[in-house]
Amino acid sequence: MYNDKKVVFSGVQPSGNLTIGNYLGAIRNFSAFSNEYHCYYCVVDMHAITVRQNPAELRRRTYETLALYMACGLDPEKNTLFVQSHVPQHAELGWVLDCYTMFGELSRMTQFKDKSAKNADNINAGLFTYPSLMAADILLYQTELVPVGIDQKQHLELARDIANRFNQIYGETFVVPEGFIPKEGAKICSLQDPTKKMSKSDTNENAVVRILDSKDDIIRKFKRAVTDSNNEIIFSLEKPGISNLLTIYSCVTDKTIAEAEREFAGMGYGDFKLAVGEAVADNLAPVRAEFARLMADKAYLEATMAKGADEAFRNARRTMSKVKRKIGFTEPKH
Ligand code: ATP
Ligand code: LTN
Repeated sequence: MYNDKKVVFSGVQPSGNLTIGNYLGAIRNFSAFSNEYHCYYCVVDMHAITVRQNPAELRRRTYETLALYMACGLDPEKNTLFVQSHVPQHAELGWVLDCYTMFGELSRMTQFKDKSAKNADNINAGLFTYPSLMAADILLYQTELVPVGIDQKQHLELARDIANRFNQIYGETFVVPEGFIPKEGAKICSLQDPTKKMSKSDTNENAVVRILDSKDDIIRKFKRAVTDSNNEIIFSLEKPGISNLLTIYSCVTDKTIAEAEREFAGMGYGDFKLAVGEAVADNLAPVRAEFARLMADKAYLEATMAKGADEAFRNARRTMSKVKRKIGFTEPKH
């Protein structure tokens, strides 16, 4: 909106070591937009504190998530890579949008219900209003497209509802964003319970494959993956374990599910799981190497963060002053 390119925005929380779910469902798809769109990829640290974080770990993971963005192919010269708390308009618009988001809407969010169940001793107000902060992240940049995994679909629909509601009251203010959910990889499941999403905060390490796991760890985890009864390697609703492994294999090799099924026809589960593990480890090896190189250069990471914050700030400020004008806030004349 503010230059001739349309905008893409997405965010990842620095709330744990990133998984192949984060990679295949989200980050891996980000670089495809870099030429055509102005892309903002944000490390959403303000979202991460809705669950209690250790300060030193949060700080380290914020750097790591930024380095992983770059290791996954995002060039800071072609994308705005930044940290959410460096741009105060996120909190500012978040508050405003809280006042245009209904209690009933927030109560229906499944992520809130899941996370409240997991953190029964810390059901804080931020966890509840998380989706209106997420709407602020997106609407602040006049975003057209939001690449995310399927678990974020409900939040995205709420962001659209909030944008439409605001536009109806005050006239065109926000672009109404669309989600971009990949055909393959939008929901990578736990290796130990393939009916559940793989989550970076899972406490069972065998259930999650991290982008930065060593080759040996990756293969060991795949070897232990839960499979299904009978030994046919086919994609089917009755076989969530095998289907999840086929999906992962198909994503990392760029083969179709049908091609993968043909390749593994007649093979035993043990050899199949080993082959998937090896394909994943090989696919991630360059990311791991580049990550290590970037983490060794803290000055470069800091310069990237500062540049991203400046770029984001300039555009965020324009939307924010428009919003303030529309709702009737005054501005001090210095
Ligand atoms: P947490 O476990 O702390 O809730 P998370 O693993 O869900 O975190 P987020 O930072 O909330 O990770 O998500 C970052 C992006 O990764 C989002 O676009 C989300 O949709 C996507 N994503 C997360 N998990 C998966 C998964 N298992 N499969 C596909 N996409 C995923
Ligand atoms: N809610 C997302 C992370 C997130 C996000 C965003 C994603 C925060 N703000 C804006 C896309 C756009 C999550 O929990 N995965």
